[in-house]
Amino acid sequence: VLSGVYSVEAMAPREALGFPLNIRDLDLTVDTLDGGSALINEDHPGFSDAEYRGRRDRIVQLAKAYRHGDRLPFIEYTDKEISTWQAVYERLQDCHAKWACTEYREMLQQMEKYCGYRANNIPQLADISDFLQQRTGFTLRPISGLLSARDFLNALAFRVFYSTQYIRHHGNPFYTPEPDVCHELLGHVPLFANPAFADFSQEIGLASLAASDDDVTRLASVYWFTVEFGLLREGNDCKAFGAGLLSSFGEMEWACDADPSEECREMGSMKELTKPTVLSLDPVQAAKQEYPITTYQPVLFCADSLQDAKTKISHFCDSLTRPFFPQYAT
Ligand code: HBI
Ligand code: FE
Repeated sequence: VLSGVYSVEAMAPREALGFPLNIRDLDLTVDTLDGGSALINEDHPGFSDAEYRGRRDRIVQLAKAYRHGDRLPFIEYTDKEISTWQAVYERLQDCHAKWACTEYREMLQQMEKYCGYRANNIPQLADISDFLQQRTGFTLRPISGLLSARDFLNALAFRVFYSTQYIRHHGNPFYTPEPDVCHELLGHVPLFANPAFADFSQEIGLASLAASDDDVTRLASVYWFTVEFGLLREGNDCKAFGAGLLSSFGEMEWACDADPSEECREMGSMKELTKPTVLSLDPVQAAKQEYPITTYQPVLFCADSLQDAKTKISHFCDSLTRPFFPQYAT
């Protein structure tokens, strides 16, 4: 429950407030940006595969039916789905050894030990959510597709991370136009077990509650340059901690290797084959930095540590014109 401005008596239903006040209010977030089409259009690798689309619809229905407090849906993945996961998992292993930050690599080992992470097994959200809850209080909630930035960030205020449960099309294991279980579980989830990372994710979420549209855009941009594409200094190197890097071997190599391979350059569809500009993390600048969503990032931000990111993001959130400064109590 959030406290700060509203007394218990004054608690209005979410429809009146326009934002969730309680973790249970997340049940009222139902509209995804894609209107349920799951962004499957002619360009999508699964567009003309009826079996794939039927399977995905069934998983999406489970997410739509989910209510706070329910058991997270258990998905029995097919052999085909598991081999897609396996291709991604094995390909990423070498990349993580070279370019992932230490916190991620250590946590992935723990997830292998406690959460069923393996090349030939797609972990279940329920096992991961229990693990995260013990470590940092974060939990997972299934989602059918892309949400608005506001709805997506609002949930972080309650230490809830929305996770899709379907997997990309098997025709192209190394490409997905939208989040899928590989991106969520291999990119995002491990670092939510890190206390500093969990804290600044929640700070972004708390700042997004009742924020102006401009501030939501700024917060989404800070989120993009940290949680999605953030780099972390380790000695003279910048290692990956953002999920968009950790779940994509092409972009991870592009961002972190001094001399990216030919394959990496080709996959990135970058016209100019110059390396990205890496700036020291500054949320004020990250908030207004433009970014492409379909090509490799031309500009990236590197934090000195996850604690450094937390401190800077906290200052940034305090600097916004906020209607109130909520506290979160479980
Ligand atoms: N919706 N389901 C889902 N998953 C995301 O990762 C996601 C989203 N909506 C917006 C979003 N991410 C970000 O681009 C930021 O705008 C927050
Ligand atoms: Fe993501």
